[in-house]
Amino acid sequence: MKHLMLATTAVALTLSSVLPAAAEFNNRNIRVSNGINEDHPVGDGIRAMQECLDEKSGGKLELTAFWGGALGGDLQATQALRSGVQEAVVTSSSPLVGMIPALGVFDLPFLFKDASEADAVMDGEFGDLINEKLEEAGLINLAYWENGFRNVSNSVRPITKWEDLDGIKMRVMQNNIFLDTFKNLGANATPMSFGEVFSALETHTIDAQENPYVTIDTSKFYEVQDYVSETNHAYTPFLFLFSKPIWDTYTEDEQAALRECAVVGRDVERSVIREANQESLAKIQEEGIEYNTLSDDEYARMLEKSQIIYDKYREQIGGDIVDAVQEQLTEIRG
Ligand code: TK8
Repeated sequence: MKHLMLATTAVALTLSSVLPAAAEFNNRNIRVSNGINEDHPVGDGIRAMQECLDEKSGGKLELTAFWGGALGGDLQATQALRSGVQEAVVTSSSPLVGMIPALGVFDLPFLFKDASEADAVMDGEFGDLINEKLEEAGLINLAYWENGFRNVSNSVRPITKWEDLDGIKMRVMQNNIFLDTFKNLGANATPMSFGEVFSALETHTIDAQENPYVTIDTSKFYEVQDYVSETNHAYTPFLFLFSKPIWDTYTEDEQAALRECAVVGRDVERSVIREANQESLAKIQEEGIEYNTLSDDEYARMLEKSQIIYDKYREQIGGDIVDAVQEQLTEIRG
């Protein structure tokens, strides 16, 4: 009997040192709020993320996505995360600059030349640095998803040079850097939350807005706009934010699965949106939008005219942050 007990204990000890502890997953309903609509590539990303979570958690971690601002605007949803009453939001960085000034770095006009530069910066050390600032504000950024390069649409005239923006009533996202960038280019800029844009365009409270083609398509802005001009003036990322107060109550396994699956979703979303970009441009033209690009000279003029924004906002964003992104870009550009 004694021998048997010893043998059993020995087997148990061996087993416990060999087998990993059972993964710890609880049933979690994760509400994810979105300003954009479900047919935006973020929808594909969320479905891919859910498949990954199903596999890792045996169906216990469940995302419930809300679309078209159904849970409130980006700012409101983000506040709900910080106070621990909502789990997650996919939001542009720009409306959050008032809470986390460092995010203003992504609003600096003409900062990135192409998506591969943006990916390298976000997915590298610089992205981590910004993630630390977010965490200090009560927000866990699971990954940088793509919103895309932003272009101007309006109902007045094609923008072929910055002077064409003169007097145009333009909606910008809620931060001073965007506001000043467009005021400096002559527009009559006004900050507004995303959810108000369609009806403000429809009623001509504003003439113009700026967003990637995929958003102009999926949020149906083409119905209330006549021109789209390829300005590529900013690449503002989507952040997949999680509430830190709620995060802190999750097990390590749950946290790890969420981080890994947000990256799986990111990769799907980025590849879908990069294909959809040209399709959306073609579609909005078919719907009657007149499209133009900027000449290289004009692009250079706009960039030059916008340098003042870099000087004016360096302090607010943080000199170390602006230097860090510029150093990384110099490195990438070789
Ligand atoms: C969606 C927004 C939007 C953004 C904007 O919630 O506000 O213009 O580009 O896509 O985050």
